Amino acid sequence: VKMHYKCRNNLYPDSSKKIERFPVPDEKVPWSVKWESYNPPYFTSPGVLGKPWAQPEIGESGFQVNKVSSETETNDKSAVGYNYEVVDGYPINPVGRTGLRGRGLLGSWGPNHAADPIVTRWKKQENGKQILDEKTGKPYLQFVSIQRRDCGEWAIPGGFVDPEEQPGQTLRREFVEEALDSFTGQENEKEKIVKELDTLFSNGTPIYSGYVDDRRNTDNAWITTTAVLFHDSDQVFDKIKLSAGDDAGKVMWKDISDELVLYASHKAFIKEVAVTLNAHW
Ligand code: RP5
Ligand code: MG
Ligand code: MG
Repeated sequence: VKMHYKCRNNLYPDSSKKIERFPVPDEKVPWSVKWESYNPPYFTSPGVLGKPWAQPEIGESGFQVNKVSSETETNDKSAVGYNYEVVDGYPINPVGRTGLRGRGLLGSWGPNHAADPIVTRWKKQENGKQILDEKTGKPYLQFVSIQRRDCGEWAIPGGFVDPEEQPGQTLRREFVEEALDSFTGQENEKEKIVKELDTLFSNGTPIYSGYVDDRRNTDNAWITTTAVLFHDSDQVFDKIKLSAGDDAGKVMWKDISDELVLYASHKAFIKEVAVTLNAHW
Protein backbone atom coordinates (compact mmCIF):
# COMPACT_ATOMS: atom_id res chain seq x y z
CA VAL A 1 0.00 0.00 0.00
CA LYS A 2 1.74 3.13 -1.24
CA MET A 3 -1.20 5.49 -1.61
CA HIS A 4 -4.26 6.02 0.60
CA TYR A 5 -7.84 6.94 -0.28
CA LYS A 6 -10.13 5.60 2.43
CA CYS A 7 -8.51 7.72 5.12
CA ARG A 8 -9.32 10.87 3.17
CA ASN A 9 -13.06 10.35 3.68
CA ASN A 10 -14.44 13.79 4.39
CA LEU A 11 -16.21 12.95 7.65
CA TYR A 12 -14.06 11.20 10.25
CA PRO A 13 -15.83 8.01 11.48
CA ASP A 14 -16.57 8.89 15.10
CA SER A 15 -20.15 9.11 16.18
CA SER A 16 -19.33 11.13 19.28
CA LYS A 17 -18.38 14.22 17.28
CA LYS A 18 -18.69 15.58 13.77
CA ILE A 19 -15.11 15.95 12.58
CA GLU A 20 -14.35 17.00 9.02
CA ARG A 21 -10.99 16.30 7.46
CA PHE A 22 -9.07 18.99 5.62
CA PRO A 23 -9.65 18.00 1.94
CA VAL A 24 -6.46 16.51 0.43
CA PRO A 25 -6.32 15.96 -3.35
CA ASP A 26 -4.33 12.95 -4.66
CA GLU A 27 -1.39 15.02 -5.83
CA LYS A 28 -0.98 16.62 -2.41
CA VAL A 29 -0.84 13.39 -0.43
CA PRO A 30 3.00 13.10 -0.51
CA TRP A 31 4.70 15.22 2.14
CA SER A 32 7.37 15.97 -0.46
CA VAL A 33 4.85 18.20 -2.24
CA LYS A 34 5.01 21.60 -0.52
CA TRP A 35 1.66 22.93 0.77
CA GLU A 36 1.95 26.04 2.92
CA SER A 37 -1.77 26.40 3.61
CA TYR A 38 -2.30 22.79 4.72
CA ASN A 39 -4.03 23.19 8.06
CA PRO A 40 -5.83 20.01 9.20
CA PRO A 41 -7.85 19.98 12.45
CA TYR A 42 -6.54 18.12 15.51
CA PHE A 43 -8.71 15.34 16.89
CA THR A 44 -8.27 12.51 19.34
CA SER A 45 -11.56 10.82 20.19
CA PRO A 46 -12.92 11.23 23.74
CA GLY A 47 -13.35 7.43 23.61
CA VAL A 48 -9.56 7.08 23.46
CA LEU A 49 -8.38 9.70 25.96
CA GLY A 50 -7.50 8.25 29.35
CA LYS A 51 -8.20 4.64 28.33
CA PRO A 52 -5.83 2.01 29.78
CA TRP A 53 -5.25 0.49 26.31
CA ALA A 54 -4.39 3.86 24.77
CA GLN A 55 -1.30 6.03 25.02
CA PRO A 56 -1.54 9.47 26.63
CA GLU A 57 -1.49 12.62 24.54
CA ILE A 58 1.97 13.70 23.39
CA GLY A 59 3.60 15.88 26.03
CA GLU A 60 1.50 14.37 28.84
CA SER A 61 3.41 12.54 31.55
CA GLY A 62 3.93 8.84 30.99
CA PHE A 63 4.19 9.18 27.23
CA GLN A 64 6.40 6.64 25.50
CA VAL A 65 6.85 5.99 21.83
CA ASN A 66 4.98 2.83 20.83
CA LYS A 67 7.08 -0.32 21.03
CA VAL A 68 4.74 -3.30 21.22
CA SER A 69 6.19 -6.77 20.93
CA SER A 70 4.81 -7.25 17.42
CA GLU A 71 7.11 -4.54 16.17
CA THR A 72 10.07 -6.76 16.87
CA GLU A 73 8.52 -9.82 15.24
CA THR A 74 7.55 -8.31 11.89
CA ASN A 75 9.58 -10.09 9.28
CA ASP A 76 9.53 -7.23 6.82
CA LYS A 77 10.52 -4.15 8.78
CA SER A 78 11.23 -2.32 5.56
CA ALA A 79 7.53 -2.46 4.61
CA VAL A 80 5.67 0.84 4.48
CA GLY A 81 4.16 1.74 7.84
CA TYR A 82 6.82 0.59 10.28
CA ASN A 83 9.39 3.27 9.56
CA TYR A 84 8.42 6.87 10.02
CA GLU A 85 9.70 10.28 10.90
CA VAL A 86 8.93 12.06 14.12
CA VAL A 87 8.49 15.85 13.93
CA ASP A 88 8.17 17.87 17.16
CA GLY A 89 7.37 14.61 18.95
CA TYR A 90 4.62 13.59 16.52
CA PRO A 91 5.00 10.49 14.30
CA ILE A 92 4.33 11.36 10.64
CA ASN A 93 2.15 9.12 8.46
CA PRO A 94 4.61 7.49 6.03
CA VAL A 95 2.14 7.38 3.12
CA GLY A 96 1.25 11.05 3.33
CA ARG A 97 -1.38 13.58 4.32
CA THR A 98 -4.81 12.48 5.57
CA GLY A 99 -6.39 15.84 6.43
CA LEU A 100 -6.45 15.17 10.19
CA ARG A 101 -3.91 15.49 13.01
CA GLY A 102 -4.08 13.71 16.36
CA ARG A 103 -5.02 10.05 16.79
CA GLY A 104 -8.71 10.04 15.99
CA LEU A 105 -10.02 6.65 17.12
CA LEU A 106 -6.62 4.98 17.34
CA GLY A 107 -4.96 4.21 20.65
CA SER A 108 -1.31 4.52 19.65
CA TRP A 109 0.74 7.25 18.05
CA GLY A 110 2.42 6.02 14.87
CA PRO A 111 1.68 2.43 13.83
CA ASN A 112 -1.24 0.57 15.44
CA HIS A 113 -0.51 -3.10 14.83
CA ALA A 114 -3.30 -5.38 13.66
CA ALA A 115 -3.50 -8.93 12.30
CA ASP A 116 -5.79 -10.32 9.57
CA PRO A 117 -6.50 -14.08 9.36
CA ILE A 118 -7.55 -15.11 5.85
CA VAL A 119 -9.21 -18.52 6.07
CA THR A 120 -10.01 -20.07 2.69
CA ARG A 121 -11.53 -23.21 1.16
CA TRP A 122 -12.33 -24.35 -2.38
CA LYS A 123 -15.94 -23.83 -3.42
CA LYS A 124 -17.47 -27.26 -3.99
CA GLN A 125 -20.51 -28.78 -5.63
CA GLU A 126 -22.65 -31.17 -3.60
CA ASN A 127 -20.74 -34.11 -5.06
CA GLY A 128 -17.51 -32.58 -3.71
CA LYS A 129 -16.20 -31.39 -7.06
CA GLN A 130 -14.52 -28.00 -7.37
CA ILE A 131 -16.37 -25.31 -9.28
CA LEU A 132 -14.44 -23.70 -12.12
CA ASP A 133 -15.06 -20.30 -13.62
CA GLU A 134 -16.18 -20.56 -17.24
CA LYS A 135 -13.93 -17.78 -18.48
CA THR A 136 -10.73 -18.20 -16.49
CA GLY A 137 -11.06 -21.97 -16.07
CA LYS A 138 -9.79 -21.53 -12.53
CA PRO A 139 -11.46 -22.90 -9.38
CA TYR A 140 -13.52 -20.64 -7.13
CA LEU A 141 -12.03 -19.98 -3.74
CA GLN A 142 -14.00 -18.73 -0.72
CA PHE A 143 -12.85 -16.90 2.40
CA VAL A 144 -14.40 -16.28 5.81
CA SER A 145 -15.70 -12.73 5.75
CA ILE A 146 -17.40 -10.72 8.47
CA GLN A 147 -19.63 -7.68 8.27
CA ARG A 148 -18.24 -4.98 10.54
CA ARG A 149 -20.64 -3.49 13.04
CA ASP A 150 -19.00 -0.06 12.89
CA CYS A 151 -19.57 0.64 9.19
CA GLY A 152 -21.47 -2.31 7.68
CA GLU A 153 -18.66 -3.12 5.26
CA TRP A 154 -17.51 -6.72 4.68
CA ALA A 155 -14.00 -7.47 5.87
CA ILE A 156 -11.43 -10.00 6.98
CA PRO A 157 -12.08 -10.84 10.69
CA GLY A 158 -8.98 -8.98 11.91
CA GLY A 159 -8.17 -7.00 15.00
CA PHE A 160 -5.48 -5.19 16.93
CA VAL A 161 -2.52 -6.97 18.47
CA ASP A 162 -2.91 -6.82 22.27
CA PRO A 163 0.06 -5.75 24.39
CA GLU A 164 2.21 -8.81 25.20
CA GLU A 165 0.67 -10.64 22.25
CA GLN A 166 2.45 -11.72 19.06
CA PRO A 167 0.57 -11.29 15.75
CA GLY A 168 0.45 -15.09 15.40
CA GLN A 169 -1.71 -15.27 18.52
CA THR A 170 -3.86 -12.33 17.44
CA LEU A 171 -4.73 -14.03 14.14
CA ARG A 172 -6.30 -16.99 15.87
CA ARG A 173 -7.87 -15.06 18.75
CA GLU A 174 -9.59 -12.56 16.45
CA PHE A 175 -10.83 -15.34 14.16
CA VAL A 176 -12.36 -17.20 17.09
CA GLU A 177 -13.92 -14.01 18.54
CA GLU A 178 -15.37 -12.65 15.31
CA ALA A 179 -16.11 -15.71 13.14
CA LEU A 180 -16.78 -18.42 15.76
CA ASP A 181 -18.38 -16.18 18.41
CA SER A 182 -15.75 -17.43 20.89
CA PHE A 183 -17.18 -20.98 20.52
CA THR A 184 -20.60 -19.93 21.85
CA GLY A 185 -23.09 -22.71 21.11
CA GLN A 186 -20.34 -25.19 20.19
CA GLU A 187 -19.75 -26.49 23.75
CA ASN A 188 -20.04 -30.21 22.88
CA GLU A 189 -17.67 -29.94 19.98
CA LYS A 190 -15.39 -27.33 21.45
CA GLU A 191 -12.36 -29.51 22.24
CA LYS A 192 -12.38 -31.07 18.80
CA ILE A 193 -12.68 -27.69 17.12
CA VAL A 194 -9.83 -26.29 19.21
CA LYS A 195 -7.56 -29.13 18.03
CA GLU A 196 -8.55 -28.68 14.40
CA LEU A 197 -7.91 -24.95 14.62
CA ASP A 198 -4.50 -25.64 16.19
CA THR A 199 -3.55 -27.58 13.07
CA LEU A 200 -5.01 -25.05 10.66
CA PHE A 201 -3.42 -22.02 12.35
CA SER A 202 -0.02 -23.68 12.78
CA ASN A 203 0.60 -23.57 9.06
CA GLY A 204 0.04 -20.10 7.61
CA THR A 205 1.33 -18.41 4.48
CA PRO A 206 2.33 -14.74 4.94
CA ILE A 207 0.39 -12.54 2.50
CA TYR A 208 1.06 -8.97 3.53
CA SER A 209 2.81 -6.96 6.15
CA GLY A 210 2.62 -3.18 6.34
CA TYR A 211 0.39 -0.13 6.09
CA VAL A 212 -3.40 -0.46 5.76
CA ASP A 213 -5.51 2.23 4.08
CA ASP A 214 -7.99 2.38 6.97
CA ARG A 215 -10.62 5.10 7.37
CA ARG A 216 -9.41 5.77 10.93
CA ASN A 217 -5.84 6.75 9.91
CA THR A 218 -4.56 10.24 10.60
CA ASP A 219 -1.39 12.23 9.94
CA ASN A 220 0.03 10.95 13.24
CA ALA A 221 -1.52 7.49 13.73
CA TRP A 222 -2.22 4.66 11.30
CA ILE A 223 -2.89 0.94 11.09
CA THR A 224 -0.36 -1.68 10.01
CA THR A 225 -1.22 -5.34 9.65
CA THR A 226 0.15 -8.82 9.27
CA ALA A 227 -2.18 -10.72 6.93
CA VAL A 228 -1.73 -14.49 6.86
CA LEU A 229 -3.43 -17.15 4.74
CA PHE A 230 -4.77 -20.34 6.34
CA HIS A 231 -6.14 -22.66 3.67
CA ASP A 232 -8.50 -25.36 4.91
CA SER A 233 -7.24 -28.27 2.82
CA ASP A 234 -8.46 -30.83 5.40
CA GLN A 235 -12.02 -29.53 5.10
CA VAL A 236 -12.40 -29.06 8.83
CA PHE A 237 -14.94 -26.33 8.12
CA ASP A 238 -17.36 -28.93 6.77
CA LYS A 239 -18.01 -29.57 10.47
CA ILE A 240 -17.42 -26.18 12.10
CA LYS A 241 -20.29 -23.71 12.05
CA LEU A 242 -19.42 -20.04 11.58
CA SER A 243 -21.04 -17.65 14.04
CA ALA A 244 -20.49 -13.87 14.21
CA GLY A 245 -19.28 -12.37 17.48
CA ASP A 246 -17.63 -9.30 19.03
CA ASP A 247 -17.31 -6.46 16.49
CA ALA A 248 -18.68 -8.67 13.68
CA GLY A 249 -22.41 -8.45 12.94
CA LYS A 250 -22.53 -11.25 10.34
CA VAL A 251 -20.19 -13.91 9.05
CA MET A 252 -20.16 -15.95 5.83
CA TRP A 253 -18.03 -17.74 3.25
CA LYS A 254 -17.64 -15.26 0.40
CA ASP A 255 -16.65 -16.18 -3.16
CA ILE A 256 -13.36 -14.62 -4.16
CA SER A 257 -13.34 -12.51 -7.33
CA ASP A 258 -12.55 -9.04 -8.60
CA GLU A 259 -16.15 -8.07 -7.82
CA LEU A 260 -15.60 -8.07 -4.05
CA VAL A 261 -16.06 -4.78 -2.23
CA LEU A 262 -14.19 -4.90 1.07
CA TYR A 263 -13.13 -2.76 4.02
CA ALA A 264 -9.79 -0.85 4.02
CA SER A 265 -7.09 -2.57 1.92
CA HIS A 266 -8.59 -6.02 2.36
CA LYS A 267 -9.38 -6.53 -1.33
CA ALA A 268 -5.69 -6.23 -2.21
CA PHE A 269 -4.85 -8.94 0.36
CA ILE A 270 -7.55 -11.25 -1.01
CA LYS A 271 -6.27 -10.74 -4.55
CA GLU A 272 -2.82 -11.81 -3.38
CA VAL A 273 -4.42 -14.93 -1.87
CA ALA A 274 -6.11 -15.78 -5.19
CA VAL A 275 -2.77 -15.45 -6.98
CA THR A 276 -0.99 -17.54 -4.34
CA LEU A 277 -3.48 -20.43 -4.63
CA ASN A 278 -3.99 -19.99 -8.40
CA ALA A 279 -7.72 -19.45 -7.89
CA HIS A 280 -10.23 -17.55 -9.99
CA TRP A 281 -10.08 -13.79 -9.47
C1 RP5 B 1 -8.03 -2.95 9.52
O1 RP5 B 1 -8.73 -2.81 10.74
C2 RP5 B 1 -7.08 -4.09 9.74
O2 RP5 B 1 -6.71 -4.66 8.50
C3 RP5 B 1 -7.90 -5.02 10.63
O3 RP5 B 1 -8.73 -5.85 9.84
C4 RP5 B 1 -8.81 -4.07 11.41
C5 RP5 B 1 -8.45 -3.90 12.87
O4 RP5 B 1 -9.38 -3.06 13.52
P1 RP5 B 1 -10.66 -3.59 14.31
O5 RP5 B 1 -11.29 -4.69 13.49
O6 RP5 B 1 -10.16 -4.12 15.62
O7 RP5 B 1 -11.54 -2.41 14.44
O8 RP5 B 1 -7.37 -1.79 9.16
MG1 MG C 1 -11.95 -8.02 17.13
MG1 MG D 1 -12.02 -6.58 14.13
